Amino acid sequence: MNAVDIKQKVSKTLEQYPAAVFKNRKDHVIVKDSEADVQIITANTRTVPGIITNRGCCYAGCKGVVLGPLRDALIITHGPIGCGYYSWGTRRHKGRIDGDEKNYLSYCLSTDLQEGDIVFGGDKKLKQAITEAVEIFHPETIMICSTCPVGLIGDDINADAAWAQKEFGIKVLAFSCEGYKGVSQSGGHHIANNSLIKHVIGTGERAVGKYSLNILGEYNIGGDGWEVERIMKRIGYDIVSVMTGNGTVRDLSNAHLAHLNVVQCHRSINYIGEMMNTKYGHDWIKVNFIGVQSMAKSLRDIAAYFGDKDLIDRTEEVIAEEISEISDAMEYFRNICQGKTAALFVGGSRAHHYQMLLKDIGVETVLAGYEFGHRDDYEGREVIPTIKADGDSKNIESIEVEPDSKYYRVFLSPERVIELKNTINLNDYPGMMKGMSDGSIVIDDLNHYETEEFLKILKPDIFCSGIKDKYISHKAGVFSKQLHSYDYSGPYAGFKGAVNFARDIAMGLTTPSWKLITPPWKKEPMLEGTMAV
Ligand code: CFM
Ligand code: HCA
Repeated sequence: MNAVDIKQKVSKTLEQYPAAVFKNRKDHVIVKDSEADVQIITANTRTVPGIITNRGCCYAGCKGVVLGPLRDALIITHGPIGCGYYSWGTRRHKGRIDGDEKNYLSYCLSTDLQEGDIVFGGDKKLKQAITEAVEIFHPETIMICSTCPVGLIGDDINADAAWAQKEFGIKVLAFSCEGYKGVSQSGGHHIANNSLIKHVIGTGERAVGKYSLNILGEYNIGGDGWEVERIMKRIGYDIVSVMTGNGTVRDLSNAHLAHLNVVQCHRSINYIGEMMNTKYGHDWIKVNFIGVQSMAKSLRDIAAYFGDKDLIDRTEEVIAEEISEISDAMEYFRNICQGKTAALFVGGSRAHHYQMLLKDIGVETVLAGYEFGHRDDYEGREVIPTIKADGDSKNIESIEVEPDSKYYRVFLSPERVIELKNTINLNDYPGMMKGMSDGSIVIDDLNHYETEEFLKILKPDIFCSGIKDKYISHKAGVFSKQLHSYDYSGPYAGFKGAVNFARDIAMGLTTPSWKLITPPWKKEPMLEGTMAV
């Protein structure tokens, strides 16, 4: 189908909405057209009430995504029990202890607010919960995450945290991440990250190696972070902290001592890169550890940043060894998957990252979107150098950026040239849309109705998404692969991870099960009723 046909079909699908919904949704859907001057997508806005979205809430982003993977922090959910219960162990961020360290990942602590607490206030219960938690677990750090009702009744969790910190002599941090705040889980990432940079990063001191770095935005889903670390350690990097997969408050406290930040998930953490740059002067570079070619490129970019010949040679050696180990398997699975198509709908960065890995096995992405990406995640971001206003700034004649150089050369006048650190090459970001083919659909905050319709239009062989929408794809007879949880598989990152992914996709494509099932509604009526006379 060509781009014009797809555009028409997309319009027809959206025209089924009531006028106000149509007006809203049309700006969230784009059919990629490289001839168009600009393609702007609307993102990071409220979901239309009544639409079944796949998004999560602010609490999910704060407690579930960013803080959840920290093994040595005991998290207390201050709210009704459902919030804690439904976020208990569902994200598959794996953790493993080192020696006799503490690991609270498998616990779910909640104040279990009841009606009486909503009326009379929940502070008393929270203080009691903290006291019990300290008596039972003796943690060094407690994090309190509040959910919707707490914000509405106005419990002062910051005061409770300050009380507990004094009372028990441990670190107690309060996160007002009530679910209703903002438009998606993205607001929760900010709340968590802001507090970590304010209260945790910068408080430790440890000696760091020659090539030290923090990996930001890697959450160790299905063990991804372990696979990345294995390769980085082979090359010789000292990984000071991972934010936050299999992470600890202790490691994070030393993050400011590392030489470089590498950013895997752009959406959830780019601003930590920026804030650490402002506060400590660290550079950050965008990487993608998903896909064989992207992994190799990311390793090369990191080595080039340090610029040391030994490190660059060692990197090439490791890449060559790792690729030679997986090439037969990748070839085998590529032969099975070649020529198939995929639709990807995930949170905020995987719909971009996984396109590279799918390309490695010959699969083209025909639809991709984010639940809560911001415009720069789609459209990319070019960092324009700003030169602080001083007398000289008016006299700038030109700015030259040498490809792959770490510096700008700024010509203030033919005689005066200054060099500035080149943040363009370091942390500009191409965004998802640029790499996609014409006619592919780019969609923000995809909902159930649109999923059903677009599956019919594009007929992809694979639908990669999450638990909330995978059943739509099952019902449509399309193989689904969860890209949030990996359906209990993984790791998918790095070189060996790429083989796991290729194997799982090949298995899904070749299983006969999709053709064996006839859904009951195709054979018999699903609703029974009696006509009123
Ligand atoms: Fe980043 Fe993530 Fe994602 Fe995300 Fe998430 Fe996740 Fe995701 Mo689920 S941090 S944006 S908030 S890569 S939990 S590990 S899989 S939606 S695409
Ligand atoms: C979240 C977490 C989630 C949900 C996954 C899914 C995750 O958004 O709160 O919808 O399948 O990765 O666990 O994104």
